[in-house]
Amino acid sequence: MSKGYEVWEERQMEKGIDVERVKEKIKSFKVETPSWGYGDSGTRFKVFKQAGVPRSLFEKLEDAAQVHKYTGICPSVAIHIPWDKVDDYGEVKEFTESLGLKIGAVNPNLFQDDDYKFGSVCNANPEIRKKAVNHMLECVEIARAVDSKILSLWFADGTNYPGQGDFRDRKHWMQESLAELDAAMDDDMRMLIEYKFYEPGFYHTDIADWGMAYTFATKIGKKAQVLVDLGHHPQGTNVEHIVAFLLDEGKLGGFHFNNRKYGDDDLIVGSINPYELFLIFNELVAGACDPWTKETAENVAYMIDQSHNIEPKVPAMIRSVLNVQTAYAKALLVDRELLKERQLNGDVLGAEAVVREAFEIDVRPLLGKVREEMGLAPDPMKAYLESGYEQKKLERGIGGKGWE
Ligand code: PSV
Ligand code: MN
Ligand code: MN
Repeated sequence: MSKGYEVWEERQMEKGIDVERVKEKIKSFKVETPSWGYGDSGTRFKVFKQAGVPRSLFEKLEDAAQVHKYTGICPSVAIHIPWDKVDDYGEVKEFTESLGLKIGAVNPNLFQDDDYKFGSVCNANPEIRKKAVNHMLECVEIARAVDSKILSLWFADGTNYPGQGDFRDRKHWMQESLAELDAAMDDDMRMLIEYKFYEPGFYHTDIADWGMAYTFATKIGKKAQVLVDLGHHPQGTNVEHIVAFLLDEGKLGGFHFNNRKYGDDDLIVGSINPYELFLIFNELVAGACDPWTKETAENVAYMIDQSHNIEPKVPAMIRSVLNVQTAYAKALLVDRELLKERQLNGDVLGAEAVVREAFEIDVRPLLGKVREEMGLAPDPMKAYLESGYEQKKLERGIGGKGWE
């Protein structure tokens, strides 16, 4: 490994890449995993129960700790309430810290209560809107108790048929609810507003795209930003362009990484379209190099949001994390000066080559070396699979905690 790395390093240095700086960046890069990615999930056709799935939030955290142990870059875990509801969040905080982790984003769940059949914060019934707002306020309290600074908001609100709801009334209700939440949040907390163009509403969704999320976030002010979930766009959308645009406006707050072939498929990150993932990181790295966008870029919350329906969950999470890290490492190898020069000279093919060639670099020797320097095994997946945890986990039996 180390001989392979030396050759690799020499080649990059010849090109003028500051390899030490790249290694430092990779070491400080973190990605959050979701508690729900460790539990049972499925499609609308079937939830396949897996043996060994966590029976409680505490066991989900134990699984998340394994992902962190072998990758070294996943020190925080997002929670979803009420999926992860407990009586004592102080205990959760303590337990999380004892595992060397932290609770990350708190996600209110505004889509699985019967009352939300016709919407939550956009429901025509003011009592249901109030209930939804109260649930978000409860999540602010939970965030305080676990020392989290992020509320991650996704609303399933939408309609199935023309005429079912009044778009503008619903827009006002959304705005009012977000304003109530904003007033209850501490100054150092952020709300990340996620958009999705359809599902479960098949005619309209109240926050359908980044422009609507951006509009709400702008009206709310400094505590609100936009969250980009890679599975929430129509086919063909240029997601990296959206990323660059939001970054430049100081409104890019976070990501839900996953991959898709068709709809909101929630597959392993980078499994279908690794080039798109790389191009997104190319914009993020470029943004971090620019003094205008540096601060926003450095505070972007990188989170995974996927569901593992047929694959073993911990290895699937490790695979996603490694794919994210690989895309980031490749983006750090783009020769930005040369790219700028070629862009300014109208060198279309030359500019495209700078970007593509970074994607084509094999970064495995680099990542192996970084892991060695971090005291980790060079191949985290292999190390995890050999650790015996997958077998030990089976003692939990079948019928763990899932979606409901
Ligand atoms: C909705 O599709 C979503 O992306 C939201 O982020 C939810 O919180 C999450 O999925 C639930 O899996
Ligand atoms: Mn999401
Ligand atoms: Mn989704």
